[in-house]
Amino acid sequence: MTQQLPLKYAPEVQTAKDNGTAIVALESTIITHGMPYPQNVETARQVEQDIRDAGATPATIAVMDGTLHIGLTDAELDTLAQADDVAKLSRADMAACIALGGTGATTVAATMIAAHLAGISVFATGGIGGVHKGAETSFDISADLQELSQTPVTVVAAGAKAILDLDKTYEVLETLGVPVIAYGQDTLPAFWSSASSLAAPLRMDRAEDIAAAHKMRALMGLPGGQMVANPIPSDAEIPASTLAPIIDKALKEAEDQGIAAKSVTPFLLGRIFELTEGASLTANIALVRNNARLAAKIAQSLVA
Ligand code: PSU
Repeated sequence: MTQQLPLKYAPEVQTAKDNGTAIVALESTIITHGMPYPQNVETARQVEQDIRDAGATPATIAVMDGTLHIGLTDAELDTLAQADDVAKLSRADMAACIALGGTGATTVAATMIAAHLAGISVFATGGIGGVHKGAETSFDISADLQELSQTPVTVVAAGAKAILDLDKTYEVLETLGVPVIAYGQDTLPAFWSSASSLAAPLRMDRAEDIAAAHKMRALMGLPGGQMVANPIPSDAEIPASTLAPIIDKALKEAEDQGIAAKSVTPFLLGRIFELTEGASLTANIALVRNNARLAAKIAQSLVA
């Protein structure tokens, strides 16, 4: 008997697929490891609604009890948001989790893989993973970067997270041949802040142009996706100068406590939340919603 991939579409995603209408994938690690409860589930629901309001269908992706879900019900979202033993899945461990009947949240890399399997070309998140500070000794580089170079999904993020070494992150993306497109400005955004000192390799001002570039890569047979760096709205940003000492403090604590590998990003996000008294979370929510709205426009252009 041939084995089938246990993949389940939520009803609204199945309908959108049948009708050929726009779908935007969403990840679940931001829910389980990126934000505290209950703001995590409230944000997940709000972001899904933002996508619907913008005329597309949201598909939040996660592995639950060995099934790859493309779209979650409200009850499933809630279960995931409250669970504290959920794996953080990337390319390396996603298949094992499904095969063994496990439950796991998908990172950017794993969500791209799942979206592609489901025929979804656009995905919105907060910030991609990248080259961690001190990577020259730790070798800690997120699998998200490699994934962008091999899986044809356009990822809308507010840049790489500012806890990372941004210069090295964008150097690696360039080496891997990943198009990095700043939306509507000449510099790359820095997650909680709208601008950085880094010039954007590409700039586009219209969702249609981002969709056209996505289609052109497919026509040329180029593997990999696109990274769209969408600046956080200016009324929601935290100045980089305010955050810099806080990020440094959190990084020092991570080092002192021997936090490593998959735990680094969740630890840093958690500490920055505490040290900014919640301001980092408010900004994070605003930027994800902004990314979801742009992703919905790109997805609509792709099916037009
Ligand atoms: N965006 C957010 N918060 C997050 C993430 C993205 O606003 O927590 C998650 C994504 O799932 C991304 C992961 O893939 O952080 C990066 O983890 P790492 O640095 O361990 O690769």
